[in-house]
Amino acid sequence: MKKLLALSLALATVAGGVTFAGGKSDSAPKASEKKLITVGYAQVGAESDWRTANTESFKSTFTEANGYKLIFDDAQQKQENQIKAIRNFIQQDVDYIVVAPVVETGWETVLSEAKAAGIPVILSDRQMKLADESLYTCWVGGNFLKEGQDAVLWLNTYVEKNGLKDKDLNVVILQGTIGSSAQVGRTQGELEGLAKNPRYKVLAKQTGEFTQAKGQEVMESFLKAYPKIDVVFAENDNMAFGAIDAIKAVGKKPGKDIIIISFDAVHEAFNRMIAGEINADVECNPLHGPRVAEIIQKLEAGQAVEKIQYVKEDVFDTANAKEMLPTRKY
Ligand code: GZL
Repeated sequence: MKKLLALSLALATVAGGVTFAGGKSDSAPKASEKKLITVGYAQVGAESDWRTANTESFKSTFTEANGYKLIFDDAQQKQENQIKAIRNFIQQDVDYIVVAPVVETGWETVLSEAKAAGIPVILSDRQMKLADESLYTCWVGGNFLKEGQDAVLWLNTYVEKNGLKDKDLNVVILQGTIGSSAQVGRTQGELEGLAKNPRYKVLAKQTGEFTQAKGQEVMESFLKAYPKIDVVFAENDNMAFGAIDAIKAVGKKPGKDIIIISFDAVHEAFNRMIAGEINADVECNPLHGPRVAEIIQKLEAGQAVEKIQYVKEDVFDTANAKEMLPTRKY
């Protein structure tokens, strides 16, 4: 209702010859009096270094000094908690709802409620699978399929450079949260790429829930089940850190006896690449706060925004980690 009132007021003022909401006017409110834009952010949880950086990016962007009131919710990796948070945001009649959906499906009902309330929904980080694409305004995040493909392309080059072309390589995959778009895309990219080379034998894949503890536990089980593992794909850095601990515990050298390819490229992962424990890391930039703020400012100004907005991502490895570390922002 609030939005309808604001809209008719805006139209009335424009009709009255005075521009409103972003136009030039001598009666424009002073910055201090300007109404804050309320943003409800339904965050996945606090499961990884990447998530911590992502949360910090939102909290440092959506400040009162920048003209926002941020209502932040940590769902502890549970979809039901995110759905509750979205309903709470609707109750509070926020101006925008931002969601980093823990998994891709099961969102139609609550997003329809947001649409009925006239509250735009912006997706950040992970994606949703929706029959009705009008239920969200736009999405910004990493290209997870390409990340998985780039990880295998790096392995192909490594194999070529290190004379391993004629060797069978046994591969295991520590997957992210099953059903999250980050896991779905990375796993698809990895499996499609590995299938192109008969020398790559995928022994097993299992979720480590994007956490270090679970990643270590699953890697311990892989090491018990398979006497020869040559390559680990860890679908985030925290699971890679857990895998490193498990590999060291059986007296093997991570990065040497077992190649480790990880995702996210957080600060600590650069330290591990410099130490030679992680061989390569596919970047997934978490700094979405400023990107979402830019989208909101465009929407406030009545401008159209791109539906799908991929962020730029690179691949790092032991050869460039030391030189790149000082440039890293998370
Ligand atoms: C990727 C993000 C994933 C990270 C993990 O955009 O959703 O979730 O790769 C995080 O570290 O837990």
